[in-house]
Amino acid sequence: MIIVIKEGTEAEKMEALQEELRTQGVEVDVSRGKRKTLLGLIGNTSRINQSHVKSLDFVEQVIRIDEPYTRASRAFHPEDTVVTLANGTQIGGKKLTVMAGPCSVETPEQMTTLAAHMRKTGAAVMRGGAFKPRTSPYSFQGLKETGLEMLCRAARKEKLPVVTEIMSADKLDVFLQQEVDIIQIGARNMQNFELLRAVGKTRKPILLKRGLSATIEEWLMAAEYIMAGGNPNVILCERGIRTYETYTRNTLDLSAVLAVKRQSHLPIIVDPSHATGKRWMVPALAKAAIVAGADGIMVEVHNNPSEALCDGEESITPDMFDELMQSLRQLAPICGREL
Ligand SMILES: [Mn+2]
Repeated sequence: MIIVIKEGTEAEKMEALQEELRTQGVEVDVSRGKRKTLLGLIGNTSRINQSHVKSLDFVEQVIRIDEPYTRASRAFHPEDTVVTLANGTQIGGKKLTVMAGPCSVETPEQMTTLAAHMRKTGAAVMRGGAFKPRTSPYSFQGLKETGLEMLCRAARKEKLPVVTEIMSADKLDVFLQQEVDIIQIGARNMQNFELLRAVGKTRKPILLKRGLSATIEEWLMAAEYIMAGGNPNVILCERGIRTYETYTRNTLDLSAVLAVKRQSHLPIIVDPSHATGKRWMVPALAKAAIVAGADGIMVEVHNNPSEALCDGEESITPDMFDELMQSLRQLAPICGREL
C-alpha cells in the first residue's frame, strides 16, 4: 500500500501518521520526490483502516499495489533513481554508462594496458572478474584476492571506478577494504538471499544480474531484498536468459528493459557479451539495448581474446570497442541520452 501525501504537509503530521501505522504492525518507508512525498507500507496491511487514512486532510491518495515489491516499485518512487559512485559518476537518469573490461583478471600487464585503453576510449567503469563462478570446478576459478588487487590498482591509476563480482558474504570485508565501487551479484547468485541481505547492509552500489531462469518479478524481489536492508543503490543488469535456443549462449531479453523501466525506478544496463556468447553479435546488440532504453551496457573486452582464460569467444577486441564507443556517441543524442 502506498500513501500519497499532499504537497506542503507539515513534517509533524506525517510523522504522527507513520507512528500510528507502525503500531499497526507495518514498516513504513518514505520516498521524497521533487514535489510529492510517498509512504510505502511494507508487511501485513490488513489491519490498516484504509478509509480512515483516506479521510485525513493531508492524504491525497491511497494506492493498493499488486506487486509484491514496494521499495523497488515505480509506484512508490515515480522518478528514475540515479546511482552515484564514489568518484561522482552517475548511473541512470539521462546518463549512459559503459562498463567494460576482461571476463577475468589475468595479469597486471593485461589490466594496466586495458585500463589505459578504457580510459582513452571513454568507458566509465572498468570490469574484471577475480572471483569466478564457473560451471565446471576444473575451469579457471579466478585469481581471487590477488586479482581483485590487480583490478583495483590498474583502474585507480586511470581514475576509473571498478565493478567486480562477489560470490560469498564472507568476502565482503575484502571488497570494502579494496573500495570496490560497484559490487556485482552474478546471475547464479541472484537468489542467494544471505548474500543479498549482506550487501543490503552496506551502502555500496550493487549491480544485480538477472538469474538464468528468473522472471522479472523474481529479479525485482531480489532487488527488494537488498533495498529492504537499507541500501537503495541497486543497478539491474539483463544478461540473457535460458531458453530452448542453443545458437546463442543465452537469449537476450530486451523486452525486460522496457518491463523493468515500467515496473521499477532502478537503472538497468544490458550485458550483450554473456547474453550471446558471440563476439560478432555484441556491438549490434549493445546498440539495440540503448535504443530499447537501457541506461548503459557492460561488455567484455580482451586484448587477445583467443588467449583469454575465460569467455574469449564473446570478448570484443580493443579495436572493436573503440568502434562501438564511436557509434554509441552518435546514438546517444538520438535516444535523448548523454554519453
Ligand atoms: Mn564472462
